[in-house]
Amino acid sequence: MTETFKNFIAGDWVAPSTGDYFEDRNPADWNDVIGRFPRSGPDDLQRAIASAKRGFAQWSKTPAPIRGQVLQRVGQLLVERKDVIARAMTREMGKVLAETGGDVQEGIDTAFYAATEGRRLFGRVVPSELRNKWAMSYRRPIGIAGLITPFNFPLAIPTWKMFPALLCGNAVIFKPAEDVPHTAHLLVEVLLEAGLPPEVVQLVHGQGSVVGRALVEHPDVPVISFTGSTETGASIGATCGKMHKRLSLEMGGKNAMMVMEDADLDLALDGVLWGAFGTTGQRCTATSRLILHEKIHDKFLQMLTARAGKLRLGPGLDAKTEVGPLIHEEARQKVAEYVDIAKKEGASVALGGRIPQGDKGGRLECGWFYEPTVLTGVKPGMRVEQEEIFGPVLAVIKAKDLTEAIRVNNDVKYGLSSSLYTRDVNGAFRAMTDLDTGITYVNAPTIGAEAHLPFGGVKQTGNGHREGGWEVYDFYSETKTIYVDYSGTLQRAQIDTEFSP
Ligand code: UN1
Repeated sequence: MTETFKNFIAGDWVAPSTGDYFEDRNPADWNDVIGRFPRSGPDDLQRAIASAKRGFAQWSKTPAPIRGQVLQRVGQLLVERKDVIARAMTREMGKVLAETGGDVQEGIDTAFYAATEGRRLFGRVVPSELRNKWAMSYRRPIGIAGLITPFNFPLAIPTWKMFPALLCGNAVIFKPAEDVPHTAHLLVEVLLEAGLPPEVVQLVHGQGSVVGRALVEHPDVPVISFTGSTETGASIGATCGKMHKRLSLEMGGKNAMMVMEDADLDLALDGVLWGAFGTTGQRCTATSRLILHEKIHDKFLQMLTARAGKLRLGPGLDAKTEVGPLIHEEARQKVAEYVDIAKKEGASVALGGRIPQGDKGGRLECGWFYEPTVLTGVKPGMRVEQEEIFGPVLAVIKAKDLTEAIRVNNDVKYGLSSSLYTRDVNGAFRAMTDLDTGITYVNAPTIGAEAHLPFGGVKQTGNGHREGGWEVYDFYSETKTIYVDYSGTLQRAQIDTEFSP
């Protein structure tokens, strides 16, 4: 019997008002149904918002160090459940167990960071220009934050948004991606067990075009955080702009690794295999372009195809697997279409470029698998060089020197992550300055951001906000400025100051 899951609204696990459900299936075996989840409607969201308002009234008045203690407990529970959640996540999302363990760990790190922030959440006290007067700022909670999250980091990305939002004293409404509702369910269970007042979190499952849209359009939700496609982000941005909402967007990437002639090629090889084919290329930070110095181009390509050809494809729960399936049929279709486009544009398929063959009745038969693919002869400006594919496809481009590599890196509409392999310290610093991305790695691949540093991109990847680290706390709180004049007289700023040069 397939288990039927519920929303968490107004302090209770409840069935959707629509009576409608969708199925959550294992991408490595589409016959494996994980459960049925609510396909909610606007009424469910309406109830969630009414309840979140009550949650906010209570939580925003709870001292921040106490809010931090709840998040401390959340982190501890995640530590205890790390393996159980990782297994459930691999079953519904597909990536290998080491990676889903890492995903949970990122949530743990985010929880413990948030817990300590409860005893900081710094404001400032600065001198006033007038005597007997204090001037200062502090952070206030904002209200209800609507969180719309993607499938590729089913736990980590929700925690990047939720934990800082909660620490700052907001209530949250969580709309997880339809592909990973079970991990979302497990996360909300942890929050409740940790002692979060129940009306402070609401979990509303369903479609982005219904629940996500209603959340973005609702006037009582002043804060929206979205991770997903640039197209959806643009339409959310238009609505939030009109409604004067605070919005954080994390969207596409077309991240490049640059390997110079003086690089440690073995190190770069390990890096590109992990950056391009880890998570089956389904990270916003995935290495989807490899820019090779012309002097090492042929040699490195040979090393790359030899190793990438040996990567073991399979279900993520299998300990021997290195690359899991794609998330669903459309994702695989999209990858296949881009490989066709690449061929038409004159690139060559040096490796992969197809659905695994000859596996009738085998372990790849019923999953959305696609072979790790290397495209060579890719020229700047080709569609596979410019557009996000979100799959195990690496486009290889030749460059004559670092200057050209930086230019090629920068000549895309996205700007999330970049990576340079070199032993030349001068070149490395030049690249750190000139690469137009929110994150740059030197001698490490484009993936692997740590939870306590700011994360985000420039150009069409983002809208200027950062997740992670200390900066995200600015996004989830409102700065209030306070002046206290204890002089007993009217002191006019700029006019009654004692000294005017
Ligand atoms: C994403 O790709 O959507 O830096 C997030 C990384 C991970 C997070 C990626 N820590 O690759």
